Amino acid sequence: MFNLILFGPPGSGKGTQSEKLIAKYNLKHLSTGDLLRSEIAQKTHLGLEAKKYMDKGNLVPDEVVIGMINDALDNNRDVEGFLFDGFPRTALQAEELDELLKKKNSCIDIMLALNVSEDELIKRLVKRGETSGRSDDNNEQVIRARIMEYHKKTATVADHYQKVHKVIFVKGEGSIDEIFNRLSEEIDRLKLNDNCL
Ligand code: B4P
Repeated sequence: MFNLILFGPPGSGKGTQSEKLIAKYNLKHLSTGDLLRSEIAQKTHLGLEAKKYMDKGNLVPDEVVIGMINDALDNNRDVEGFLFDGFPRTALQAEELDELLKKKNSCIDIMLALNVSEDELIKRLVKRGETSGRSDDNNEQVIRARIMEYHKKTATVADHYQKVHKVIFVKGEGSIDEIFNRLSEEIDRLKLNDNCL
């Protein structure tokens, strides 16, 4: 199994690059943002609760997203690996993910962290807000709240994996293909080793 976390602030290109990486490396894409938006679209109880947090630019409570990831891992037993996009987003989520993977004799092989300036993040999200229909994209104040939430609660997740030397920072500015090639180079270097030993 090869498990990858694609990490970075809101708007850093995680969703965009994930689509290309899962196709190239045959990984199962697990995006907590997409899972939550699907719950909202189906108007489930979980979705309606999550929406209250997402509309303000806040993180959804840990137990909700950890439960969703647990179910997704159980429902995808025969895959070659997972690409985690937007998860883990807090230190607790990272610890829980490590435990869930350990029970399956697996681990996170690598975290690829996209570096993008704050001006560029805001520019991209405001632009997406013009067409996405996402309620958390069409208000600059909410976008700024999401970036603040990232600095307050999420940036520390990189420290968790840095302690075990599993983080590689990648420049997340430039064309989509340039960034994809940078990410692919790092994965190709790594896939040769068993990183869970
Ligand atoms: P997400 O769905 O993860 O949304 P996001 O952080 O805004 O990142 P996203 O993946 O959408 O943006 P991307 O960088 O791909 O989360 C939404 C909300 O759900 C969170 O705020 C939170 O409330 C909740 N949530 C999700 N996971 C959670 C968790 N684990 N715990 C608690 N709460 C959770 O792309 C942005 C834009 O940039 C795109 O329009 C793209 O076209 C553009 N772009 C990409 N690459 C570009 C490039 N190279 N140049 C120019 N533009 C580019």
